[in-house]
Amino acid sequence: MRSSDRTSCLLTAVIGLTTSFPASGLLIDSFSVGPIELVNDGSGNDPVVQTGLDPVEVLNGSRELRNRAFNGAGDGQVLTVDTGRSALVLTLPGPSSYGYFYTAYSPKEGDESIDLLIDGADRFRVDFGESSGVLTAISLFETADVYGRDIYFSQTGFNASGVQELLFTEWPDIDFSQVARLELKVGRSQGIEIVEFSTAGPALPGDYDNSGLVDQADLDLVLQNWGMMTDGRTRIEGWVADLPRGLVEQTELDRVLQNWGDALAPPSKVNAVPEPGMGTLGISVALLFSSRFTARRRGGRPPGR
Ligand SMILES: [Ca+2]
Repeated sequence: MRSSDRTSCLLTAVIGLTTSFPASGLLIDSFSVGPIELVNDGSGNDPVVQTGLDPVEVLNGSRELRNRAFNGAGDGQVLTVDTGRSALVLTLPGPSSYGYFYTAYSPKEGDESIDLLIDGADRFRVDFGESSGVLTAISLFETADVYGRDIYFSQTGFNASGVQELLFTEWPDIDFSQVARLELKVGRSQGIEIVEFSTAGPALPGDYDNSGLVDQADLDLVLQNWGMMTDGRTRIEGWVADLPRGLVEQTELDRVLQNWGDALAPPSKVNAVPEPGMGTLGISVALLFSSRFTARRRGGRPPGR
């Protein structure tokens, strides 16, 4: 093979690599740093701001928390960032009370806004673990002193569990490159656990369980739900992302088989990772390329996930 052919082959490979590793978004909070426990004494707690946290785990190293309750009740309601479990947890004293809280994120000191389009993100992603029975919204502020616009995961009867997503297109008037404040709000909750809050890029075609990898689990979902009708929003058991419209049939099977082994890169931690030099980048691409081929051959998960 001539050297120019080799170069062109490599370029094609690199382009192919780029398109099959879609953007993976930005980690907003892993709830793994800044342990805190806010006990509501019934008067409605003031917001508490934590600063100087590890910016790898919390957007811009700072979060604000407020533990509230309906009608001034809430005595004994506890909001905890449990770093041992890497979770934000609300517990209530009894079945008759309903808890409300938010956690908020602000621009870096000296900046006026947050760029949420970083790393090609087009949606929010919240991992609710095994929680259920809450009203959960994300609120975006165009300026810090004007009340935010809430979008709910669902208006009523939302049973939040597992990974749930809200597309940025739900807020058609917001400029996602300039957000002044961002809140994750929970209302009418009788106890909840939130494991991770991030942005994310478009789902991988065929990654129906939203695991970040197209593999046997996705094939199983297609086969187990073969012939079922969906309206594009209905949640068939276990299907989280990219649920197709219509019948589950050959088209869905093809998307799994044609994209078999494709994987998302892990969530970006852009605050802490310096831009690699060209030399480092070349080596990384070569390593990724070889590990991708290994993973494809074995039908397994590429290293680093
Ligand atoms: Ca999958």
